[in-house]
Amino acid sequence: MTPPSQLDQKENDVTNPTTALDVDLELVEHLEDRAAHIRKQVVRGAYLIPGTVHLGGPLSATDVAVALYYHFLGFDPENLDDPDRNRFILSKGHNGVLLYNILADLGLYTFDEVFGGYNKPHHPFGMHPNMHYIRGIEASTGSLGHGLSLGVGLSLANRADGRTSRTFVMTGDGEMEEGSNWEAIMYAGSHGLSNLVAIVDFNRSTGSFRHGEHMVVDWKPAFESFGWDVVEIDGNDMTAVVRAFSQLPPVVPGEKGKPVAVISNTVKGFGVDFMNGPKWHLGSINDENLQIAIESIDRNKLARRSH
Ligand SMILES: Cc1ncc(C[n+]2csc(CCOP(=O)(O)OP(=O)(O)O)c2C)c(N)n1
Ligand SMILES: [Mg+2]
Repeated sequence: MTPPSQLDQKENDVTNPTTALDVDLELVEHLEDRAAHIRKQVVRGAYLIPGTVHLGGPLSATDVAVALYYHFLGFDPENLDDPDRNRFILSKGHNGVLLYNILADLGLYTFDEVFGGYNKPHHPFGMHPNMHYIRGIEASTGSLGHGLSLGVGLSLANRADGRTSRTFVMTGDGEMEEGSNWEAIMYAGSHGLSNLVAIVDFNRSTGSFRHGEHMVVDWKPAFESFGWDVVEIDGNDMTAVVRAFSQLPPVVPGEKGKPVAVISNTVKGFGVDFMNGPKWHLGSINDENLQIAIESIDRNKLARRSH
């Protein structure tokens, strides 16, 4: 598989992901396997937890998060304080179980540690990730609308220090209703933060609209008007995800450029057919639907792969 550093050097147009770049199929299949595993762990965790847990959002965002953690971040559990590391901020912090399962799979702690006392008082793994309690979490999130501003600060600092690392921030589409995001977007474009990548998990499901209705915003011209480059992808298609991140232009030390927005079109609850749509924003898993969910995840992985 091609290491991320080499991929980063390719000179491609990030805004036009259909051009040229051949993706590494071995890498794509490896990431698809990890994504299916993580989706299953999210569902298994929900089975163990008494009460409800966020499911739809973690499942829509799994492919992008997996591509980053298992490849593009160059994430190293042995070197979490490396000042040159790339960082990921899950701004839609209510999807913390997605991060917990990825970090557990990468060896930072065990599945049982996460779900043994999940969301109970004094347990480190709460509904929202806390950077002070959990190794590997870059920012405490959960109150929507703060991740992009944190990402702006990190990106500014990295540029001032001459580093070439990137900050990736994932928001929800509902989260984009928070005005603070648009202040951060305006600032990042105006200050040429080429080391900042925003990913909008556009699963067309928010807290404040009925199913099928969502904010009237055309993401591409909206971000472009603030000086960003924009790429729109099917965020549940690992080939498209890999192609988009592979085409990010290199970060040149100290130089300004355009920040990049990845509009990730996804399906809420992706992978588990009966969870598709807004109904499973929060849910619980019982004996009956656990097995149906696991089989659905396997079936969907194979269906996507045969495309
Ligand atoms: C500042 C703030 N307001 C409200 C909430 C409550 N809340 C939690 S999730 C959610 C909906 C988020 O929708 P979206 O960002 O699209 O997330 P996803 O669909 O990916 O789960 C809301 C309003 C919150 N966490 N923070
Ligand atoms: Mg949403």
